[in-house]
Amino acid sequence: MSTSVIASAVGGPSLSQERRLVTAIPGPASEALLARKAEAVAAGVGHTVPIQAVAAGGGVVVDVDGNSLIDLGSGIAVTTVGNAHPAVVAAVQAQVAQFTHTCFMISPYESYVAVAEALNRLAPGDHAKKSALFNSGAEAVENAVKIARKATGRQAVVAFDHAYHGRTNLTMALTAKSMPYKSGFGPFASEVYRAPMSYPFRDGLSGADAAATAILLMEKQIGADNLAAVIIEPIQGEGGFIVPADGFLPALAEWCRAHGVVFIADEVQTGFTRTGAMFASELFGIVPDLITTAKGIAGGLPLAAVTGRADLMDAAHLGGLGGTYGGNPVACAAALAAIEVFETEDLSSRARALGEILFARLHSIQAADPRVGDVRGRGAMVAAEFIDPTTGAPDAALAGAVAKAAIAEGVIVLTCGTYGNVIRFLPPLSIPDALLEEGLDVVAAALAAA
Ligand code: PLZ
Repeated sequence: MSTSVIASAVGGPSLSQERRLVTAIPGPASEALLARKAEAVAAGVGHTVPIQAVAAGGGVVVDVDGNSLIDLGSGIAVTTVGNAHPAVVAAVQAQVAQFTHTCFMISPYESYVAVAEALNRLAPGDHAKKSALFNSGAEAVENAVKIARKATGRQAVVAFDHAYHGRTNLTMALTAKSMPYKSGFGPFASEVYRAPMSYPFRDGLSGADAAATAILLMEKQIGADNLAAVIIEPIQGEGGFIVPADGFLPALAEWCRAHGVVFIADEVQTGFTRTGAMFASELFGIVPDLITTAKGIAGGLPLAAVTGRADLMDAAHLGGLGGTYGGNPVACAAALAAIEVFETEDLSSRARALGEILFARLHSIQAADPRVGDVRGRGAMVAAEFIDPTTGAPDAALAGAVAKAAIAEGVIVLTCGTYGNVIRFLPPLSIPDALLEEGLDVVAAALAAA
């Protein structure tokens, strides 16, 4: 890779790019914080890596005990440009010194408009587009559904098996998995229906056949004339990095267009060069009516957006969309800096290069170990699904054990999947190649030992 990408994104004065363990994980100072967390923070808020983070950048997270962990999770696909990209840091520092907040609905400012312009330019399709900004992915999804309902005058929304769209009430309803996201938190929003997802490793269906099944369900169980929107992650994130079979997404999008149903691509996890394209929709040749974004958009600051067809975006009445903090000026300054980095440092190419390292290594592990049932993803969004080789049943215990062992050895990996049997790799694109390779060595050793 270009060393400038690494050098420019390391963050902090000199964050050494290495895996370094000087204590067990957690070390004593981290343990002290975790004890305070247990006393002070609601038990429902979990953590994957038992450390107290004090610095992060390039491809490492450093803890209070002096351990340096290789980061293959990016804080759940957020720090695509790195945790402390100097361009983001400088933009944030300049903006906080100017003003932290006016509320865009009260006194508008330029950076919000500039982010909207950038998103309208970058989102798939050359039709007229508009955007609105929010705080989180879930909030963007909620607003996309509001816009679709207002624009169509219809109420029903379809989401898919294995979908993840957030933790608010409507987005819990859209999310498929009960534990830990929904269990005990109902009742959920009404007029949400679930359709089968194309999952080539498990359903063995072509994209066309999987789409036909989903479309039949929508026609018979809901009726197109009641359906406001279909929402789908082009590559599912929390659900297990499920890449639909070729043709599935285009067939759904075409059916939606023919029936006046708003097709929403939830690109909260896949967006902003993560999959080797600015948006994953491009990989499948689809042009969504609306896309929701968040995570990678602002280099680690909380920001989210709905972007899409201007006629749909303008359907909501004046004052119908907004929020106190949506499009906060500090987050917008960070987003403008991050977007410039995506484009000028060609991070789509960088994601594809990291993907080559990930796929080469994971395919060779899979060739020697039948417990690795599937390796899938795009760009720097890649996962391995663990199974019982004799039955093909999901092996969540193995995925959990491998992830836990890797973390204990100083490599941050995350699990995912409806069955919890998937380990996902989402390195920051600022990670040096050698560090990614070392991280994969540690995961391979953890698997061999498990
Ligand atoms: N849509 C596709 O991936 C967030 C959430 C993890 P927020 N995914 C990580 C967790 O356990 O909370 C996500 C996503 C997709 C929507 C969201 C929601 O984004 O910014 O977390 O609200």
